[in-house]
Amino acid sequence: MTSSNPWRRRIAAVTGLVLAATTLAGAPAAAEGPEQIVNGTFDNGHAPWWATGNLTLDSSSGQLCADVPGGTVNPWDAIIGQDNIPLVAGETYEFRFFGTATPARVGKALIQLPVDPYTQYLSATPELSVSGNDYTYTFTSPVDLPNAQVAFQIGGSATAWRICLDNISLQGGAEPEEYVPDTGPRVRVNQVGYLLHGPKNATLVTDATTPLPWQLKNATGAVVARGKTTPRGVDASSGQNVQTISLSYGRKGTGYTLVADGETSRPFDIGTDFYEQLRLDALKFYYTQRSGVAIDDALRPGYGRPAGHVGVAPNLGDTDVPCQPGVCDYRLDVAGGWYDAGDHGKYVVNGGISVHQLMSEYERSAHTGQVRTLRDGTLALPESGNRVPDILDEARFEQEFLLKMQVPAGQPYAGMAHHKIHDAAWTGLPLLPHLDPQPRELHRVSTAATLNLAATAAQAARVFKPYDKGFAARNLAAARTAFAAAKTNPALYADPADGVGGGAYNDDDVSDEFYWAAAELYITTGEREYRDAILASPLHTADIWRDRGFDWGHTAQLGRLELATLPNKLPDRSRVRASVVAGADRYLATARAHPYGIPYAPAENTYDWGSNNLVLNNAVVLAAAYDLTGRDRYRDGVLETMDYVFGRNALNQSYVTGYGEVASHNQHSRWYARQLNPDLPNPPRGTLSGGPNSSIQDPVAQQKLQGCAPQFCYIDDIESWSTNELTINWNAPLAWIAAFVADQDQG
Ligand code: 9MR
Repeated sequence: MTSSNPWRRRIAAVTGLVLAATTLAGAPAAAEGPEQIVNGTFDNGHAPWWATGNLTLDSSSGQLCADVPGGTVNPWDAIIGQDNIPLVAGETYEFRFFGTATPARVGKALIQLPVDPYTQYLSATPELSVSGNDYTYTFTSPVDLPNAQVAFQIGGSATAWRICLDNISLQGGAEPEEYVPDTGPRVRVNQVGYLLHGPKNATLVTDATTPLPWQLKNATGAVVARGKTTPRGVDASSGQNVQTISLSYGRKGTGYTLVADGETSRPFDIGTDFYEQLRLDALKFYYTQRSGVAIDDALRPGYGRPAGHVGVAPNLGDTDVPCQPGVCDYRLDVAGGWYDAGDHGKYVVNGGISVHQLMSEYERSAHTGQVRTLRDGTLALPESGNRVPDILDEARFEQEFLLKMQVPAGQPYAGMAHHKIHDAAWTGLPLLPHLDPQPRELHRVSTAATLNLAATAAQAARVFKPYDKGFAARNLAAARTAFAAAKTNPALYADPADGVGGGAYNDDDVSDEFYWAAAELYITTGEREYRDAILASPLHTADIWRDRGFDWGHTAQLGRLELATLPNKLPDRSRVRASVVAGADRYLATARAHPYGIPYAPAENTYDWGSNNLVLNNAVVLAAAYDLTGRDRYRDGVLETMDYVFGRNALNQSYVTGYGEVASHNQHSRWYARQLNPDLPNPPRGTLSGGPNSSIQDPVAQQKLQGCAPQFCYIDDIESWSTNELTINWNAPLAWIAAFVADQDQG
């Protein structure tokens, strides 16, 4: 926040004079030059600043504040820091910040080597006061270092206190180096592998505009196939001139490479079984997202942790949560469910589509005779062995939470669902769930959340019926009540400004949620009320196949897909089925025109937040068309989509942790935060990154990716929350598609 307080400025001037005398001996006068600190003003959050686990960073006031606990011994027992600050040997830097302490304290401000022996290039001991001062120091760097650390060491106090920092700046040195991603060899392939009888396409980045020879080599380096590339011109999504390669080769093996234009691709396999593992990994992801239960290290080695948000200090817990002031005067037990993403929030609209896609994966498997692949015991869950398919055990864990979010009978808005529950203020990284000290609050009810509950509860009612009649009945009752409550309150929209401490997930068009909920209720009950709601909805016949795909805020597609693929007695069912095939034809045309083979080419050439999930959801439409028609071209479109996800893309990397030679592994998360703390794990194998996002809303992306072509608007950095987060709703289509592809066996 920029200070407009003249009093504060005056103090600053005086303090500056005093401190000039304390700067390092022999340092030249204050340096001019480029700014090396990312986001020192805290006008919009505090990424990429991090803190030790005993601090919760709070930038909601426009300054960076933290309550420092008492009872620590060393200065380094509590730290606020920023990494990756480039220093140039011989350059002089000016380091400034504004700071307060309540009560007053002496802190330590360091610019240092980030690893042992933590050599300090600047060490200052600012005397922080309650009213606050500006501090200025200069120093000359003795080293060239790409990754120095700014660290405020504030531990060592017997009693608790509060620190606030603002306008942190390190000026001088060289212009920060332009970020250029390491994209490796220019031949882009699916780094995991191609199915034996599926399509095998690759993309070559080249200046050449005429066909070039290519060679396929096996693991021993012998050429086993050859051909000519197809020039494709300049690809808008990457800005690259590209050519495509289509292999027709049918021998299983590992360690193949593709050679063209003097470049050798990363290695890949040709085979049958690599999606079987992804089918499981993409679903296993959900167990370690669970809130309210301890994660058993025996089930997920390296990922065990205490239960989060169960009311054990410093957590205030989700077992007895009040509403935001003025919203309600009751409290609810909303413990359980999955954490949404890298934050500790739980949101009904996003939980809704996620649990729906898991149940839909189950229903598809049941209808195609593949349900054994998701049977009891497949996902190493605490519930394994209970004779319920593990995928349903996992779905139930979330569905139980969604039911808890419904307003109880007798209260205002009874039957509606609260939109979300999350921290009162944003927290910093890393922060394990059980260490989150923020108060938790229920936010207002919304029509969208209520209809998500109606849809998923109606689906749960039919899916769980063979396994637990009581749970099925409870869901059906909740679904009916929710749908009726939404009809009574059809336009209670979440506030777009309600984004402090958690995402807003706002949506001011809920006609699509009405359509989806009516579809689920009709498929489950066959009742006239719901059929009439479907037939009366303009969305029932509208062209809903947007180029941008569907997601938590666009759910008409879920309703249409369900009505097309699940048994029901809708009078115009054949038209509904044909409309899904027509949508798939459109996505197929997009994929065929795309030199990276994806069914995603949004208008204006801008990629949305979480583009990978939109790409995959368009592939879900292709997969549904395959199930409806049996035509290979739709299945091939799905397989080509997975080529992109696994490395046939402009960045030459897989977006799924643990899959492919180079893969995302630093997704934004408060507990899989190995990039910030080596004692913590990376995200588990099978975690999808959100992927390229043209709007680059976070400071790391803004610093490094300005002007990016869509496919380049991505960085595998834990603080790039707008390009590299993990979420429950993005892993859901990954899991769905992984199961679909695994069912194709050899392609
Ligand atoms: O996935 C959400 C995306 O569609 C929205 O554009 C964005 C801004 O509202 O929010 C995304 O969701 C984030 C949520 O708000 C908080 N948890 C993490 C989610 C993924 O980044």
